[in-house]
Amino acid sequence: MKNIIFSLAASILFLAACSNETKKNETTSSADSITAAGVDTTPKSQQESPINNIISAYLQLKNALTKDNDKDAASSGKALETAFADFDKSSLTADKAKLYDDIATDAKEHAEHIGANVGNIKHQREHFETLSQDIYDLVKGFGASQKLYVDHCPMYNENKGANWISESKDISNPYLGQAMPTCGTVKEELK
Ligand SMILES: [Cu+2]
Repeated sequence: MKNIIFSLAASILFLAACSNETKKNETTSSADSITAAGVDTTPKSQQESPINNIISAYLQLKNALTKDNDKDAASSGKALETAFADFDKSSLTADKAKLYDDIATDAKEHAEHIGANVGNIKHQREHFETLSQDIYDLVKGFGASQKLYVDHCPMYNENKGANWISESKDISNPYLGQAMPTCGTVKEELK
């Protein structure tokens, strides 16, 4: 019985720590959006796809994870959260706007957790896995202005495997990082 109470207390503590992280993140978000806005240097004329800013923040995040860099992953996660928040839906049809909202609601939360988890790259990667599925759905729904690849790592999460989206045909694994940088295969090309 003592054990049960102890583990209950431990998980409450853990949850409390997690929500503190979130609040801390919210209070600093106005400063972060300046950085995030500065990150995108694509000229307006090249922004053919409405989701370009989202894609480029996601790819930055992916590249930080390939280098095992939790700090850069967190700042890219915050930039991604901002890109989702700043997305302009005004020119979308009702169907597309709903599709966007469905995906963005989930993806923003993953981006926020990645931003709040410096020092815990394992947890950042857990959120990155589901986030990658959201990005896939977005690219399917809205298209991208560059060629993208869906890559698959068979070993992640005790061989359950996981996918990610990449701008390069060469494999650079964001789940296993520098431990196994070239593990994985290209599954699909997105245009
Ligand atoms: Cu989390």
